[in-house]
Amino acid sequence: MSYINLITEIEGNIATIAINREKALNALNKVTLDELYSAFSEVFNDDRVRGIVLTGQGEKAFVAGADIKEFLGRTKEEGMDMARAGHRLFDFIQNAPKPVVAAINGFALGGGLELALACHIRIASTTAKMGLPEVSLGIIPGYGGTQRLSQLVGKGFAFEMILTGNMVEAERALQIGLVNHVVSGEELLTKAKEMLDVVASRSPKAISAAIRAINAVFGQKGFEVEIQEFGSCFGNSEFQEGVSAFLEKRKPKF
Ligand code: DAK
Repeated sequence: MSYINLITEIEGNIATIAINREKALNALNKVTLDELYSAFSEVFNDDRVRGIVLTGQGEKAFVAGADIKEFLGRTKEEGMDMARAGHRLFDFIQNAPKPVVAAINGFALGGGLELALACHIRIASTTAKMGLPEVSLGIIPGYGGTQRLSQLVGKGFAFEMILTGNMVEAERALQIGLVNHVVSGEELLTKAKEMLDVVASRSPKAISAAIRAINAVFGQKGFEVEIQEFGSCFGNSEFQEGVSAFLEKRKPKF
């Protein structure tokens, strides 16, 4: 299948999915989210594929977040609907029958970092910057970030990253366990594929079983709380101010 906003490729038994909206720093608009769901379905059902690399096209961004330009005018109900649709994709990746490695080649912000968090393993390039800046826009991470970041780095670092909205550089991300490895930009895809080559040599049924078992460590209730809280941020005046400030390229006044 061919896509508007994705480039996909299968080499040996590894598939690569690259988000291809370079001018918008690969921001996730609705079309891209839908296409990602289709592309992941395709590779999960393809018997040739034993592992997937997810990355962003270009050198600047993995994904700079959800597409802020699609935000304005949304109501609480629409916010909750969007949240459920996003959760469907992110849960699909997390619960995949095959390993998914995020190759973080630049900015991974907001929904972009949440996408990387839904993957099983993260490898970053030395220039990557990661953060959940949603509170600057008057919202909270709404694609599972409050849950998955806390699970990965612990509550202390999750509180710091989410409440300040500040970005962390690749080396810091490595120290706190946000990413598994940091390599140069040139080595990034090779490193991701080498890791998946090792996994691909193991029993596919055992790999799927391991993914299911590891995911079972974490409960589901927090995701529902996140959806409710995200919905309640949508449509209020602080959210309008946060989004308008971004679009007008100024600092928000809360
Ligand atoms: N959305 C749309 N366009 C974006 C974008 C984004 N997230 N990020 C960047 N762009 C666009 C810029 O508007 C600019 O477009 P033009 O002005 O050229 O038309 C182009 O990409 C290049 O960006 P900059 O000119 O800003 O590039 P700089 O190098 O100066 O800065 C930057 C790079 C990454 C620091 C900056 O672009 C930036 O701060 N971007 C926004 C980052 C951000 O706040 N991301 C988080 C968004 S909030 C939901 C669940 C979750 C979410 C949403 C809904 N539901 C449950 C419903 C997720 C929310 C988020 O992700």
